[in-house]
Amino acid sequence: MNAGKSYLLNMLTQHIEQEYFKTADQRETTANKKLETQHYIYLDTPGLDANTQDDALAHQGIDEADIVLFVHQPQGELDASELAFLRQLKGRFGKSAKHSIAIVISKIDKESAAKIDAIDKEIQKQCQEKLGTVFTTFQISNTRYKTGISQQKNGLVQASHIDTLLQHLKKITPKIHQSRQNKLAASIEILRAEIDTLIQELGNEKTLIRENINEQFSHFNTQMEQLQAFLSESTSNFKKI
Ligand SMILES: Nc1nc2c(ncn2[C@@H]2O[C@H](COP(=O)(O)OP(=O)(O)OP(=O)(O)O)[C@@H](O)[C@H]2O)c(=O)[nH]1
Ligand SMILES: [Mg+2]
Repeated sequence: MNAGKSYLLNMLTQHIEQEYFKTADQRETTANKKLETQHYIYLDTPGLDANTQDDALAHQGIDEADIVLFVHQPQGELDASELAFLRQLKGRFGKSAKHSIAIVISKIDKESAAKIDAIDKEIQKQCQEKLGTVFTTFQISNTRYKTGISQQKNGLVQASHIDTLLQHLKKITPKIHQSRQNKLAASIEILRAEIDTLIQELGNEKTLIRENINEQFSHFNTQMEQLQAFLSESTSNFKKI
């Protein structure tokens, strides 16, 4: 939330003076919003952890996405909920997770380069240790890019690293076809695991019901056994007569 996602999409789509994706210094995006350009469809989502509806919309966006730019503002390293979200993302992209997900550290103009580098390293360490994957990270500044473009200050544009991110998108675009297949395979795996769990749960329930029935009928069964014993004894007595 408030990490600079909408601002970033404006910069990536060259909406420098007039924004297309609305930005604000508070929770702003509450619906998924798309922009189709020549090569890409950009999709802005609400931020995480504001409420369940926003989270659901973000997940819906991820279902549609070939590439995810996960924007983190550098108040520190990844928190527990961001890590949990990245873990889910990784599962959904399967074998292509490493190429399809990038972590964007935003607002680097607000901190010293040394602090940003330290956060970047820490994030990579967290991803390696907790998720078993190191995602590509980008340190960006939307505001530097905006000022750099509108005032033609090339140094600022370079220091924003937005062009580096655009180059990265171009580089991974040819891998999208493969990534879609891997994503599909991953979702089939997830479904299969869910079905296995359901089957297991049904089996457990069946055993429980069977045990319950046996317990409830145990008195009746004993009575029946006694009746059967009595009958066979009576029959043998009868034969003797
Ligand atoms: N200093 C600085 N501020 C930024 C940068 N990017 C965004 N902001 C500011 O951060 C605030 C949030 O930006 P948004 O782009 O609306 O953030 P968001 O992630 O889309 O927020 P939600 O839609 O609410 O989840 C705005 O006030 C932006 O002006 C940046 O690179 N540097
Ligand atoms: Mg937004």
